[in-house]
Amino acid sequence: MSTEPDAGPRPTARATAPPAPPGRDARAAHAAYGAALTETGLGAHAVGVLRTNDMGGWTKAAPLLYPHQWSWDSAFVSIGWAHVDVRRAMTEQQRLFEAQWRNGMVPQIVFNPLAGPESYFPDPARWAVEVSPEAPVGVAETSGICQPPVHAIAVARVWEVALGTEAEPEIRSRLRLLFPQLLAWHRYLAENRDPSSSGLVTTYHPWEGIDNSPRWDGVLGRLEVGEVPPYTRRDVQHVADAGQRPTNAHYDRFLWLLELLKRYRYDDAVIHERYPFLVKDVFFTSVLIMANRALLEIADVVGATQADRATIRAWIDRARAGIAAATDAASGMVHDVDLGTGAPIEVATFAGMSSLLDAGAPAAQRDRARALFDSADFTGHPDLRWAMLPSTSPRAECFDPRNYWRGPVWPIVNWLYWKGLRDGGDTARAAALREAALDSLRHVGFAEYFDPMTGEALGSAMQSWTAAVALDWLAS
Ligand code: 9WN
Repeated sequence: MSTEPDAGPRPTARATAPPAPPGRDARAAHAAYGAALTETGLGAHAVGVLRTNDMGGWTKAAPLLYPHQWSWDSAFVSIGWAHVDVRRAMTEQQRLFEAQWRNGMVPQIVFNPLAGPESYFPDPARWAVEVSPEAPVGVAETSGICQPPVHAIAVARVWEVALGTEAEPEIRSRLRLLFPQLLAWHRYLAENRDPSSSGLVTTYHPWEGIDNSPRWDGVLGRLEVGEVPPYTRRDVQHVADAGQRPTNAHYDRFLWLLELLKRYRYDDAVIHERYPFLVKDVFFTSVLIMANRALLEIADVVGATQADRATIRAWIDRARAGIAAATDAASGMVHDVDLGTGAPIEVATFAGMSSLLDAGAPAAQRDRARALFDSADFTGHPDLRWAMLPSTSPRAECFDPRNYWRGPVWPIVNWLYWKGLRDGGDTARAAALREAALDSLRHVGFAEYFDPMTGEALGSAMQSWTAAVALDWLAS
């Protein structure tokens, strides 16, 4: 695919690579990785996971469950690669951005041309993004939605690692190439995904990051599901227990939304007018604030114009105002807004503390978010195995400790909060979170997510982004 500078030396050492990827017997595989971890050490094992999933210039999100390049996974993966090979880390992002849409959108999935249509569902044929004039032509096939913009955050981290090394000049020139693409991506989010300039990004689909979060239950519950062409779920063939994945009812809704997006030719204006799943997403928006702060750092490195910097600063200010407006005065929690009803979505998930992702948010707002973060609703819950942020509050009625985004801990989410705390000067809290996270990873391994109470590994084993954040925590 790429004609950009190469990924650097191909990995040769396999000594630290974990056993073959798990199939159905994921529980045994998780246990095997746990044992391997103890023997080889966390860092060596994490590198082994990245190398196992490395496709030469891009990285599979997981060996079997996710055999393609996922957008925000790949950003975290670059952060991991940065500690192994900074050139390879940049290549990961440059490859992803080759599939950027003409309107600036970075697609959720860039499909692996070598994986057959049966490797993952929905496949390119189901997305049929060629109905959109904005879809890229002549490069890899993609899906038609996007995911949280972790990319500039990742690239800024790659730069930080490259600084003062012999790779610095090369990384700087590659950043010059990537900067306009990052800017176009953020512009897409600030404009196409926020036509009313509310400061908050509109999400179109649960697959835009936090798939079956209870945050979406109300909107999904109201959907009238029309005719969905028959399909076979592939995901449940790769996890030990389907109870760790979204339900079939959720899948029907996800697929119906896909049909509508396709019908509207993935046109943001039409979608904002007619489509039934429109949510102002406070987590997505707060990641964008963090990413715009990182983009300002990159702007310095590449000598961007004052006009570009002013645009980025204006996006940050607008998003900050949007988050402030979405903060509940009584609880201090930040709530998504369901555009279908205009009502806030008052579910207690990690998204409620999104102000912590913005190191420059007003102090009073961060103080309230910090109090929630520490409370028994979240990291202070007495039954947690580690003081880490679960995806949904253990005290919420909808909490399910083993089901995907409805309770389990996701290490990458904790990485984002760790960074937000650290950048905001909350060093003690950040250090405690890092310690807890590293300890959890030593016990759990590089699972996709885990049970917050028992620490049982769940979902896919050998999940690339989990290994990547382990490497960054070890290096930090
Ligand atoms: C759909 C790859 C992705 C993550 C998402 C996570 C999960 C996919 C799925 O896996 O979603 O995108 O099939 O469940 O929810 O955040 O990017 O790791």
